[in-house]
Amino acid sequence: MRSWSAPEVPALPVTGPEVSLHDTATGGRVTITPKDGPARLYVCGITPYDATHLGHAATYVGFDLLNRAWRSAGHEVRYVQNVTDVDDPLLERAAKVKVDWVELAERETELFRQDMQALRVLPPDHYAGAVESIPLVVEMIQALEAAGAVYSVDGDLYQSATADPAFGEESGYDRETMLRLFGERGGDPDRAGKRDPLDPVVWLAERPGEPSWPSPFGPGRPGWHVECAAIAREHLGAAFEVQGGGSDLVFPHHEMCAGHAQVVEPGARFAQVYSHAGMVGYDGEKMSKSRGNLVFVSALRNSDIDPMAIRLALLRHHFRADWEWTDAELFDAVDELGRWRRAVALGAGAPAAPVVTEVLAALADDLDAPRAVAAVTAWVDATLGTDGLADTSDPDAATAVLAVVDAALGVLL
Ligand code: 5CA
Ligand code: ZN
Repeated sequence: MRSWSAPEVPALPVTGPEVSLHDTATGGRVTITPKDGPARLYVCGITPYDATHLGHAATYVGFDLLNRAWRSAGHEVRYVQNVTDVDDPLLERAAKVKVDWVELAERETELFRQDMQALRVLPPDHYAGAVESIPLVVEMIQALEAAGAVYSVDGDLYQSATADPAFGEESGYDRETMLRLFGERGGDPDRAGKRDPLDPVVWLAERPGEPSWPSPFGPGRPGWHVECAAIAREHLGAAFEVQGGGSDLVFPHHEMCAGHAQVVEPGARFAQVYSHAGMVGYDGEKMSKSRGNLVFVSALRNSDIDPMAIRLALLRHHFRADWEWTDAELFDAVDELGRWRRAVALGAGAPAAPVVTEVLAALADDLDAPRAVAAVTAWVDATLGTDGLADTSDPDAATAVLAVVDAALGVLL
């Protein structure tokens, strides 16, 4: 489906370092050095039944930093994102508010595009909806069948989770934790007839009143995990650099995606690194559509908040940290953005080269945006003379700082 328009990314005079990321699967640090081709990134997209909240925005801005850091390091990037435009929560919400599910998905996806564009998130090269990807899903299920990993429960198709010898390695969770999270996050551990409670559904046979598509397995619709596995495989290949998403996707979603892909392609590790953004909370709980404790990006934009201030507020937290949104965070970011703009408006300023180096180094270091922001703030303090005399010794400072803040942090001053 249609993506959104790309903001300009200014060229920088220096090349950034190679990016290293924390890998959920190993718990260690991995320096990613793509060779002979683009750096490949898959980030799990929205289920479009409600507007983009600040938790979603934090996750997509987080992985936008990776896209930008790779580009700064001289890599071409291939970025893929999905839209889960048919799934239980979308159908349930559409029924509840008495809106056609297609209309609801299209409306919320369009709003998401506008929010991402306003936040200057670089668009994916392939923006793939679940519905338009059904042929890919069917192909993947056939490959899973050919591997002997699929069985039916009353017409619904399941994959044996343990058909992948590496099952469990992505999350590293014990079975008890897996069973609990599977039940909490869309799985059906208690369904009678399953060979293993943890087996994920890959094809749901048609239910009365629900949409369905023809397939060799009868009319139905895709399971959730096989959707991302099939889309990633189509556009990025059997093995790629990074799969990203919020930490609520560590299990079962990313474990099952890896499982599907690794059964189809034995021996290949689906993603080299599994990277997970922290959960943003509000009013003491994880911000979530089902809890309803949401702050929408579009609502802030409609109340004339500069999207760059929203972006800066998000960047002041490490993407992997869990944190709590407060209005004060936003007002602080509005003030800080104003100071940054006053400093670059001067033209000359404190020496810019060390700031450029530090911003790129911070982002290459597991996307440490707070450290990058601190470097810019220190330059702004020195330039404005917050702590004494203003330093305007570098006549071209503003141009260099504007460029790195735009290219690496995505903030347009
Ligand atoms: N469509 C699936 C992924 S294939 C999905 O999880 N959709 S979602 O709309 O629920 O979430 C979209 C993205 O935002 C996911 O990466 C999810 O992990 C992330 N996310 C959801 N809630 C939060 C939150 N409170 N804080 C940070 N990220 C969040
Ligand atoms: Zn996904």
